[in-house]
Amino acid sequence: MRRVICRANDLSNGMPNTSARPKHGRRTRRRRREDPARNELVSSSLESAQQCLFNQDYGTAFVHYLLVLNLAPMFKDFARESFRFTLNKWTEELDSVGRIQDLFDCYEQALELFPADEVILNSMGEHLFRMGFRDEAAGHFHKALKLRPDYPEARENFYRVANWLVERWHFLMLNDHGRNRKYQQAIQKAVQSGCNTVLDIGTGTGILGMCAKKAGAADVYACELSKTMYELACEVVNANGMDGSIKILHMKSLEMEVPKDIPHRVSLVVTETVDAGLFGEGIIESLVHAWHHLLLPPQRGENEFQDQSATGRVIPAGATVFGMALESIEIRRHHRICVSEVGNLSIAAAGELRSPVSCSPEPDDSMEPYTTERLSRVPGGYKALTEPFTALSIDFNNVQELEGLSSREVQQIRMPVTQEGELDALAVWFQLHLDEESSLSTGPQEDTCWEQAIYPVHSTGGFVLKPQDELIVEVSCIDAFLRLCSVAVLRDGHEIHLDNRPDAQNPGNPVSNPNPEAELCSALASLQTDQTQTKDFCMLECSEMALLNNQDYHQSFSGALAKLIPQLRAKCQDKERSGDSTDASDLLYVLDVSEGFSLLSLIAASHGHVKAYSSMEKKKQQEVLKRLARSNNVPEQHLEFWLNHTEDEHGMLKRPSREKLWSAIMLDCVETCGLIRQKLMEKASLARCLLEDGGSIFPAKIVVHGILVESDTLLLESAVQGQEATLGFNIAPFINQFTVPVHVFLDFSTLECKRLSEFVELFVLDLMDSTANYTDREVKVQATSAGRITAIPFWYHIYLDQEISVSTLSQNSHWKQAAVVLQQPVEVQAGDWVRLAVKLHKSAMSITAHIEKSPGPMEQ
Ligand code: 44T
Repeated sequence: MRRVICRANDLSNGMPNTSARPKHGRRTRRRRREDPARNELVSSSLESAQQCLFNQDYGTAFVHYLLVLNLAPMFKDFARESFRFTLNKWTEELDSVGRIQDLFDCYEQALELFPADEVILNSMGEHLFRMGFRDEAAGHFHKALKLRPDYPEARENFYRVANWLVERWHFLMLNDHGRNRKYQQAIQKAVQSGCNTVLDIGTGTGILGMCAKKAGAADVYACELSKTMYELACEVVNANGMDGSIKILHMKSLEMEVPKDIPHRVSLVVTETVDAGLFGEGIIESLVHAWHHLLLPPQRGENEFQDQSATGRVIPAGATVFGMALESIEIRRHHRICVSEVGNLSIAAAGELRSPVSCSPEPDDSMEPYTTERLSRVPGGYKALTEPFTALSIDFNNVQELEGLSSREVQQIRMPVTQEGELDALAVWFQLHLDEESSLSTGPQEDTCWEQAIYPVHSTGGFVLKPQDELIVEVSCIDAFLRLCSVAVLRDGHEIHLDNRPDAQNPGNPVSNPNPEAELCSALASLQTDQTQTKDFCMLECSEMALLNNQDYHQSFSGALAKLIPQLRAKCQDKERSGDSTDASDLLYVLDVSEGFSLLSLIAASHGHVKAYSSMEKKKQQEVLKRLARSNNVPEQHLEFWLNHTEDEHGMLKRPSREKLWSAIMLDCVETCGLIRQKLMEKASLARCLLEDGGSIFPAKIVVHGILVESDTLLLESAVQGQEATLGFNIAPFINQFTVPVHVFLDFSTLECKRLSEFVELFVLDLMDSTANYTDREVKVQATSAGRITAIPFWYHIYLDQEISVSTLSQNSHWKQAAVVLQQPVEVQAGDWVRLAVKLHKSAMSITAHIEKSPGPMEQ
C-alpha cells in the first residue's frame, strides 16, 4: 500500500492525496486543456511550489510539484531541474529522520513522472545502495548509465556495484574453456543417453541450459535467484535463438513446484552452485529439495538397465573434498595478532581480538567458517605442512546421503606432519565429479582459476609443528557448511590441544605468549579491568587485523606526530608568553577519522600534551582502546570518542570547542581494495578549514604510482574474451556490460605479468592545498620491453609529511592494489614512449594509453 508521503499540513488547502493522482490518458489530457479551474490550480500550485522551495519547505514543494506535473505534463521540461532539486532535498530530510518507506515512495512517484531521468534513477540507486539493496541499486545505476553513457556520477556508482551484481568469477568461469567443455560433454552424454528433460539450477548466464538444449533435450528449464543474472540469462538465451525453447524462472530452486513452475519432474538437474568451500551456495539443500520435488526417482541398482528418461540424475554426480595444513604469513597476519607492540604502545592488554572467520564448533551468525584465497597467488607463498587428505566424499545422486550429511558424526583425521612450520590454516579444495568419467578440480596446484577455502587457525601463537608430529583434524558438516578444525597435535605420545580460546580450561595448552613480559602486562591489565570485559572478545575485520599487525604504518604516524607536536607546542608557548592566548589547557587537539578500528588517536595521546579524539563507533572496540590507554598510562581524559553516532561528515569534523582548532586530523584515505576513499578530497578541504595555524592533515599528500604490464590473467578476470571459450555461444557482449575498468583487491606482488615499464608517478593529490590538484594529467612513460599493455596496476605513497611516507605496496600493508585494465591492449616496442591520460573524477581514477607518435620527449 502506498503511504501518504507528506506531513499533515502539506495536505491543507484541499491538496489532493498524491496516491489519488490522475493517470495520464488522452481523454483526460484533452479535457484538461480546456478546463480553466484546472489551469488555475496548476498555476497556483506551481507558484506555491516555487515559494515553498524558496522557504526550504521541501516536503510541501514536492507535493505541489507532483500535482502540477501530473495535471500539466507540458511543464515537465520547464520544471525538471527544480523538481530534481526538491526531490533531492526532501528525500535527504526523510532519510535523516528514518522515513525510509516514504523516501522510496517519493522516488517511485518521481519516476512515474520522469521514468527516463538519469539523475533521479541514479540518486534513487544511491539510497537503495545505502540501505543495502545492492542488486536493485545497481539496476538503477545501470539504467541511468544506459540513458546517458557519459554521466560520470552514475558511471562511478555503477562501477562500484558491478562487482556485487555480477561477481567476477563469472568472467573466470566463462573464460575457463576446460571447465565449459567438460560440463558440455557430460551434459551431452546424459541427454543422448535419454535424459531429455533438464533443469539448470542457478543458471547464471544460461550456459549449461543452452548446452542441454543444443545437445537435443526436449524440455529445458532454468532458474536463477539473482534478478540481474536472471535478466542477463534471458538476454543471452534470446540472442542465441533459444528464447522459445528454454524456460527461465526468476526464483530460487527451493521455491519451485511441479506443476506450478515446471509441468513435470525432470530427468536431469545440472548445476554449478558451488563455492570454494563446496557447500556455501547451498547445493546440499537445493539437491535434497530437487530430489523430493523436481527430479524423477533415481536409478535403482548400478547394473540394472533403466530408461534414463524415466529416472532422475544430477550433474555433477558427486564431489571429493581435500584438506591440507599450511603455514602462510599472509594468512596469519590477517587472522591473528602477531605483534606485542605497535607505534610504541604495548597492545598486550587489548584482550582477545578475533577475525570474523572461525570454524569453531558452535556455529555463530557473525562468523564465517572460512575465507577464500588463491593459494598459488598468496603474497609470500605458503608451505604445506601435511600431505593433502580426503576430508569428505559426497554422492549427489543419493538423497539419503545428502540428507544425512548434517547428522554425520564428526570425523577425526590424523595426518603426519611433513614439514616443520607454524600452523596458520587448513586449506580445502575439491574434485567435482561431473559423471563417472570426467571431473574438475579446484586444487591449488591445478592450472585452474579457482580459489581454495581457508580455515584459519587462531591461537597457536608461535607453536611450531614438527615432522614427527601428527595433526588431528575434525571434519563436520553442521548446518550444511563444511567445517574443518585442527584440534590437537600428537607429539611424543602426548596430545596437545590447539585452537581453543586462549584460556585456562586447557591444562595441556602449549599456547603461550611468545613474549613473557607482554603476558605479564596482559595479566596485570586484566586485573585492573572488569572481568566481563576480558572474558569475551572483540571482533576485527581481517583487514583491521592486518593493519594492527603493521608496525611500519603505526611507527610512521608516531614519527610524524613526534615532529609536529613539539613545533605546535613551541608556537603555543610563544603565544601564551606574548599574551595572545587565553587557553590555559595547554593541550593540542588531534582527531582520528579513520574508518574501522584504529590506534592512531591513542598513539597521538601517548605523545603527551595531546587530547585525542577517536571516531570509532563500536562499543567493543572503544573498550579495547580504553583498556590500551590505561595499560599504556595514557590519562583517561586524553582520549575521547568523537560524536559516537554521527553519519554526517560535516559533524564529524567539527571541533571540540569553539576556541580550539585541531592540531592534526588523520584521514583514512585509501580503501583496503586499493581505491581512494570516496569523498576524500571533500573531507580534506573541510578538515583544512578546521586546522590551527601550523596544524596538519595526515596524510598531507598522496602520490599515485603505477606500471605498464602485460597480464592475460587480468583480462580474463575482467571480461569474457571472444566466443571460443563459451562453447560458441554468444555470451560475451551481454556479460561484458558488467565489465569495470578498474580491477580491485589485486595482489601485485604475485600477479603473473610481464613488466613493460619502470614504476612511474601517475598523479599527485595534495590534501593540504586542493587548488594544487588537477583532475587531468598527462604522463609520459617509456616502454622497457615489447609487449601488449593490458593493464596498469597502481598503488599509493601516502605522505604524512614531507619526509615520512607509507606505501600501499609494501609487504606488510593491509592494502591491496588496483589496476586499470585496458580491454583494447596497446602494442609497444622497447623504447616507445607511451602517453597516459590520467583522470581523477571524484575519487575514481581512469587511465588511457596511447603510443607517442613523435620521438621521445626531451622535456621528460
Ligand atoms: N562456482 C565456481 C561458481 N543460485 C559459483 O545466484 C566451480 C568457485 C567455483 N539460483 C570453486 C569452484 C567453482 N536457485 O547466480 C548464482 C546464484 C544462483 C541459485 C536458484 C538456487 N538454489 C541457487 C543457488 C545459487 O546460481 C548462480 C551460481 S552460484 C555460484 C556458483 C568449479 N570456486
